[in-house]
Amino acid sequence: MLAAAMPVAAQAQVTNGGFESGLSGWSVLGDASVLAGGTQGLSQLWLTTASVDFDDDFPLAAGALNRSGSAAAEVGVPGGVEAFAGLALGALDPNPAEAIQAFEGSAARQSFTANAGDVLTFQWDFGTRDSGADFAFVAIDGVLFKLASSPDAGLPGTYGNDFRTGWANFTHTFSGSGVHDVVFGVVDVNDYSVTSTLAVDAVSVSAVPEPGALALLVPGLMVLGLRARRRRG
Ligand SMILES: [Ca+2]
Ligand SMILES: [Ca+2]
Repeated sequence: MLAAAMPVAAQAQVTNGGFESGLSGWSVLGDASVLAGGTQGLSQLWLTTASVDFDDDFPLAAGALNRSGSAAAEVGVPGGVEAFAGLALGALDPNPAEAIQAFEGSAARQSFTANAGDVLTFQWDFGTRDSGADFAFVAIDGVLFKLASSPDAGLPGTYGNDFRTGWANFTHTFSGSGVHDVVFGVVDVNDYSVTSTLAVDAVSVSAVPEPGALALLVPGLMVLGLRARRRRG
């Protein structure tokens, strides 16, 4: 019964959280790719609001900032970005009462098992050419967290952006055990034009020992302590 006596760390697996294996382990919608850079290893996730066939960034050519060849997906329609992100239709509209709506965007999703108390962390960097209200988000188990919007980006941009926020850290503690869904996304607001981007890297979950494992661990440590004392004596 050795296995039962050992403290067992909670299983909390995120696959390819550093995007060093391309998009392996991730489901994507719209323009999702992996580009050089990031905060961990050599590459990062790169989501954009760029179409392929339209002049989103005129006078740049149509699709100039699209990195994957797949156009950004519609927001606010059945089967669009909100459905992909596990959000209610309209959830990505910043202010529907004043007709301030999200138009199109891209997202990447992964589901994994984690326990209550486990901590999700990742790094993100929002970039934009837009001075409007485009924004980046993470949706965790159907709950929307806005990361940044265009006015937050004040550093010189990369990969065709005018501005970026710079890398920031996000943490979230899971309140329940089981399968969790994490979805990163970026959307155009007010129109389809002027591309914004979300870079993500270093997605991981830090497991905490389950209470049951701690209960097993404490008597084990007491036994070890007794043995050490006897040896010393
Ligand atoms: Ca990486
Ligand atoms: Ca667009």
